Amino acid sequence: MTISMEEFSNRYKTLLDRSLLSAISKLEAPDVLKEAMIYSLKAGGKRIRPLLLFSTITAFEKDPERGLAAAVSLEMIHTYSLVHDDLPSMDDDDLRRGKPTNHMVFGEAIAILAGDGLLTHGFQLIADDNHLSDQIKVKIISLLAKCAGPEGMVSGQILDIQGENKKMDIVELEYIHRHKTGKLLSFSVLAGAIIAGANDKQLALFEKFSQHLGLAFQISDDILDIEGSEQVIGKPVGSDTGKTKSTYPAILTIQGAREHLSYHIEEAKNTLKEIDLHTSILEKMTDLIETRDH
Ligand code: GRG
Repeated sequence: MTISMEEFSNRYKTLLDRSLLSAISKLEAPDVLKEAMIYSLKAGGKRIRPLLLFSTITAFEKDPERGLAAAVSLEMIHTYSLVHDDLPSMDDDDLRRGKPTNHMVFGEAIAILAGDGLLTHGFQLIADDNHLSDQIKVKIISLLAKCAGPEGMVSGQILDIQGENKKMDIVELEYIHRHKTGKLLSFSVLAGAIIAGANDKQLALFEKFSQHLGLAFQISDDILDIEGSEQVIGKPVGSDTGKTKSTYPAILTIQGAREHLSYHIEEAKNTLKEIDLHTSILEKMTDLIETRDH
């Protein structure tokens, strides 16, 4: 029996949301910290990373629930990155997903600590999971630290901040996005593959797939930013800082960015064909990244 993409995503989003809330409510920690963590976890994220993780396990015809702890951890770490990204010392944003950002509601100190809590607890959840072998847990924890830490997302964030108001070429921009957005998206796919027992050849192909998907995701984000705000030069940083960031449309034009997006979507789908597993849900997710409107 095949399951539709909609059914799949509803089923696993519900499971994930329940598990996220239960993980936080079990913590022995001050109420305000738990409230701040829950506020951003419940603020309406698309859950694309956990869904990629679950879909990759499905490609091996294994039970996606084996990846639940890793998926919860991943969403916590993604959420921490957004809470910190919005801080006055970073992008200084008042709103995210149409709601006041964490520091606007709880103040800067609590927002920093809520982010720290989400990051740290994310790792503990995988370590404490008793559905996975110790060997797999160590592999995933190490990969997650590499993808989220100084060799991954943190590097991308630093270069992104240093690049504000500077003219960049496509190579520099791509390097930033391969790290800032791409590494955690790659982790989503690779963690699913590792949990499902992928061999080295399959892992290499899933990595290639995820890299194309990550760039496609970022390009579509840049295109949506322009279509939503009519601004064409770069991406404005913060509510009223006067700073801008380089974007794909700013460097390639909107038409060039769309072509670049289609190229990465095609390459991602060709790689899925090469993987030759049950990848229909991953294929649909790839198509959704090209056509998404939020
Ligand atoms: C603070 C170390 C540190 C890193 C922050 C990912 C990131 C790094 C900042 C986010 C900046 C941003 C808006 C990037 C564009 C693409 C992107 C990652 C968007 C947010 O991810 P979605 O669309 O978010 O999956 P939702 O809201 O659906 O959870």
